[in-house]
Amino acid sequence: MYIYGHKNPDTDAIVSAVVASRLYKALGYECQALRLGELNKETQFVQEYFGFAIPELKEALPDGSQVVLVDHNEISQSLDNLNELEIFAIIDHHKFNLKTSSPLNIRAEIIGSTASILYKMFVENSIEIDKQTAGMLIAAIISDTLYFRSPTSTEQDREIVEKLNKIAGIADLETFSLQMFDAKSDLSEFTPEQIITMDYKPFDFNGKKFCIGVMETTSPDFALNMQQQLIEAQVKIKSENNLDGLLFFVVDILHEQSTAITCSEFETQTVLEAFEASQVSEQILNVGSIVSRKKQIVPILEAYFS
Ligand SMILES: [Mn+2]
Repeated sequence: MYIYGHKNPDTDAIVSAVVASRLYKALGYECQALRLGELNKETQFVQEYFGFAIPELKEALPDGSQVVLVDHNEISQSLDNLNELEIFAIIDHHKFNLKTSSPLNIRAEIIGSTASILYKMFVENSIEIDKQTAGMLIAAIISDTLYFRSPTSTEQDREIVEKLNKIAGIADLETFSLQMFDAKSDLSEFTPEQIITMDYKPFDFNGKKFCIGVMETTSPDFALNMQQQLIEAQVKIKSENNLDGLLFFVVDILHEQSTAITCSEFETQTVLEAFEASQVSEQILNVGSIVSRKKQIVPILEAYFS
């Protein structure tokens, strides 16, 4: 079995693939964690901090291979031949948009991270969680919930982190979370196009082909200072991929507010109307206290375009 998180992997996608492979191995399965893209800076920090082996990059599997999907369920975020693969299980906390040709195991919950679900699966199966695994799960929960700032965060996520830290023994979780977010915010070595597509997912809004990039950062000024390059990169990506719309949000983690940098009049109007945003300048829009693509940005756009 090959275990995959989504394309443009974040910390939850990478950690959940690794930890799910530990879970399934403990349950007697032969399996391997793989990945569909490069580690972001935050995940690199987490990987070095805990010293786990990075899953191998393998962007294609032969038809008929058996896979487990963690932290995603849509083909657009997965292997290109997903419809020709045998999905053994999906463990996820996103909305579902899925049609399969055979039965499968699905574990989905309304919870802050896939890592939180994996914690429960270890407990339910009476499998011991080692110190490294506990730390990795904590990092993934902190990442997805923005250390409990995101509206996707639940009371369960807090309780799980508390229980896991009895094993992991991270002295100061607040400081650890800031180290993670600062690592993620260091984008100095990336091109504007890489910054737009680093945390980037495709969506269909009433037949309109959209992509939404999100930059969660403790230094929003970094993006605002290069707004012209970020706009040009968006225009290029939008046209190369024949998108109807491309949106890019800079999420200020510490102040819990977001700014959209829009690439054309269409996106500007969309953000102004859908989010009742206020215009800072022609292509810089303040969308207020929105931080979650999953729970805020996407549902708002779905409602708007419907
Ligand atoms: Mn996740």
